[in-house]
Amino acid sequence: MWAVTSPPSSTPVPLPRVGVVMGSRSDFPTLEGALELLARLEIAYEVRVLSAHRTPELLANYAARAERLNFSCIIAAAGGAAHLPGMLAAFTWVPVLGVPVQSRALSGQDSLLSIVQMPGGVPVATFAIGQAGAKNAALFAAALLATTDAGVRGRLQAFREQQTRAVLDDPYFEGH
Ligand code: RP5
Repeated sequence: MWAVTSPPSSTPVPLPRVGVVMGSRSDFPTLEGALELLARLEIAYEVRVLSAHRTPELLANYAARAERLNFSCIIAAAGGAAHLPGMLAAFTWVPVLGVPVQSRALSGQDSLLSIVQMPGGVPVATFAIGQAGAKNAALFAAALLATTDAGVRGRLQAFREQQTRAVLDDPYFEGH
């Protein structure tokens, strides 16, 4: 298990507000864009590799940690038999945002169905397969925080405006 806390800084490190977990180190490329967005929006997060199958006890401990640290949500990415988000949701009331990783065998359809088909009563918010889903999970985490944090709200709005401007400024945009 390894961990990174962001944003990197020489000043005291803020407590993480969002947990980001993945089933394997091999899932990291899927999550990079999400981590960049969290850093850009100045949302402190921590990253862990945590597996529902390979480290089940650590998973339960992590769910307790998320509650102790009062995380606003946990972004949980996994591929194949992707039980990580659902098992986390079973252990904690902290909202779990599930990201299906594109698996080698079935292109992530297996991951998607494993994560999205939760039994009624144990919700996992499920995002698209792969990097787009990971980015949207980060933006969704920001939106959750923005309901009570004006700073995050302002930065999220600025991000959205910049995204729109990038389209409008594209010389191939039909409005030109
Ligand atoms: C899942 O199995 C992980 O989330 C990963 O997507 C998949 C494959 O893991 P590795 O065999 O690459 O460690 O638990």
